[in-house]
Amino acid sequence: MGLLSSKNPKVKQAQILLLGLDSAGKSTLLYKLKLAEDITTIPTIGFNVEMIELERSLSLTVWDVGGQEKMRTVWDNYCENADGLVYVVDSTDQQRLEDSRREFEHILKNEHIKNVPVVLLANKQDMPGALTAKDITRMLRVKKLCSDRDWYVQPCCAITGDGLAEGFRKLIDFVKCRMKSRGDTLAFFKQN
Ligand SMILES: Nc1nc2c(ncn2[C@@H]2O[C@H](COP(=O)(O)OP(=O)(O)O)[C@@H](O)[C@H]2O)c(=O)[nH]1
Ligand SMILES: [Mg+2]
Repeated sequence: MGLLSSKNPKVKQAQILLLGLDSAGKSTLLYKLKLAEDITTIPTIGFNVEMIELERSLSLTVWDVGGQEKMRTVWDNYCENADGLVYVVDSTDQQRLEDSRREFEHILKNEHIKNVPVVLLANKQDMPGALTAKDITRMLRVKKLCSDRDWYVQPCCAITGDGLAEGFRKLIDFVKCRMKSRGDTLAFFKQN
């Protein structure tokens, strides 16, 4: 990680993992978010990476690691430096919701992202029959799986962009809070 860096050294960097099954809407939402800004795109075979500055003090480097079956084993490798996780669910794909839940559970078990805050995006809310954020929270057992960290479930539509900024703002709040508390802990150990 760390391919991109902000021009302003005062801007803090956060590494964000963007995960979810294939076709959940990860690339669409990343593209939608970046339309508002001038961001470099580095598409490669395995992943996309985008730098997003929704606010001045914290710049997000978002890693969109492919969700295809063969890529899922690679997810673990991206966890090492992650400050936050955005997990995208296709709210209309009830058939694969259990698959998605299983992958979500698996990724949360990764040692490197222990306590890393999570924003779950209940995407495709524009579609008839889409499960609500409340349904997704219950069906993915988010309360239980995320009991050791900050979490939030945001309904959204990656095509119109509705809900995306809210979801990412929430994540930024969580990430800042975690960075601050870790900084405080470090300062405490330095002093004592
Ligand atoms: N109706 C609707 N379609 C969406 C939405 N987000 C993504 N899609 C569609 O879902 C398909 C998969 O999206 P993509 O971003 O490639 O998914 P990825 O595999 O997670 O990167 C594409 O055809 C998108 O146009 C959404 O919010 N609403
Ligand atoms: Mg994609």
